[in-house]
Amino acid sequence: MKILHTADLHLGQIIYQHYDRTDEHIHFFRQLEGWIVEYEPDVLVVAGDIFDVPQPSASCWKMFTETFVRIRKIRPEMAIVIIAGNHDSASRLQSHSEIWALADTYIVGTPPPLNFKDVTGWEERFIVRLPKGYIIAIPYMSSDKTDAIIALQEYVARENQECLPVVMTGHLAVTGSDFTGHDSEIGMLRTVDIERFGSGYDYFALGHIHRPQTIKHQHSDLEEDGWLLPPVTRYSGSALHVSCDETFPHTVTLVDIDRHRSHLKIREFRIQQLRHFYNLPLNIEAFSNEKEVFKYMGKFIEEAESCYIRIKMERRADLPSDFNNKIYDLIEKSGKDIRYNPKIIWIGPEEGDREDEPMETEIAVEDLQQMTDPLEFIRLTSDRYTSLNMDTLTSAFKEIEEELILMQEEEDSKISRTRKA
Ligand SMILES: [Mn+2]
Repeated sequence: MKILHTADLHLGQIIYQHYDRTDEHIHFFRQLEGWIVEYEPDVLVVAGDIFDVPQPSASCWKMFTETFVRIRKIRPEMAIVIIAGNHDSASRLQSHSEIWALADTYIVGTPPPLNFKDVTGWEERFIVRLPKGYIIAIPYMSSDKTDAIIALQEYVARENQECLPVVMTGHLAVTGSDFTGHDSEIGMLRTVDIERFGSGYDYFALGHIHRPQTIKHQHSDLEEDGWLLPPVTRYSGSALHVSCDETFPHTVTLVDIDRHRSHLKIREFRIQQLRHFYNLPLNIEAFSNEKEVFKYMGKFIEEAESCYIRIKMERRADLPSDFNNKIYDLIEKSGKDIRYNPKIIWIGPEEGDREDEPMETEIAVEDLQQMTDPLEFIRLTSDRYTSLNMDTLTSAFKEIEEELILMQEEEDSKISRTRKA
């Protein structure tokens, strides 16, 4: 069975407060469709975070529908499995699942019930049977339900007399993953040890961490002539760079599994980005003053194609308060498609960084403007509140957030009911 594995599409993302990324997503899907035509996978797995926000716009939904209908048409023999990530609204995605199932596209939004042991037949919602193998599809879960996942594997094992490949897909953070690019969220990411997911699967197609990587298992992963021994767990990586810290290459993974508990082979396809990301200056480590920036920028903009840019400054440099506006003006005047991230990278030792002096965290205005997570602010200033327990606080916030999303969804359904009435 051949599985094409991608994740973290984040359709509808608006980056750096300004910029729509639709054309970048179209560029990604064109490449994905090319790999589908060339390598003829049996199933396409999308491991969560389909949308960037729980309530995507109508045009965003339109893009989702048009894209996956087109993919169906170019390879009707291929099934599609899609799970909800933490950015998606589980119930919204789930509400579309029945109609999509008619097109051999299986969307799993809502997670297994807490009391799954008392619910007969609950497994059926999370198992996709394909002619060549099984997919166990587990959407993002805010609490630990590894026992439900093990139960699903056992369910499949009882049925799988033919020893067909067993693939799992999930949206979560595995302990020991490389979180580069998620640095600001690290306190937020609850990680689970990979050994807790059992070993009844051959390949675990993961989403959530944006850097492509294969996770080390304790007892397996032994390589023989490019073939791996299952179980193998892997993040395909996100479709686009979702934050400016994701300077690594992004990929899509093709997995070829012979049969259950046999060998498997992995290939990575590098995604070409429509807009490259540059941290400027390219020739030296950082700019030392404003004049230098504008001299460099004038030339860079003149020669540049469509791209994203961010500026590196020496920490001791003094910048005027309207610095970012001047950069925006410069770009606008050029008429070029250059997208500016106003969060400056400060290089060099922190001033007053001496041990005998307690350091006050300073937060730049542009950092504050970009902050969407109250916890990030608390974390940055936590040295001022020594009695705070970040773990307790994080889980409390998480609970509130989930409660708010639920309330919002209930509110929305009320509104739509009223409209109908
Ligand atoms: Mn995610």
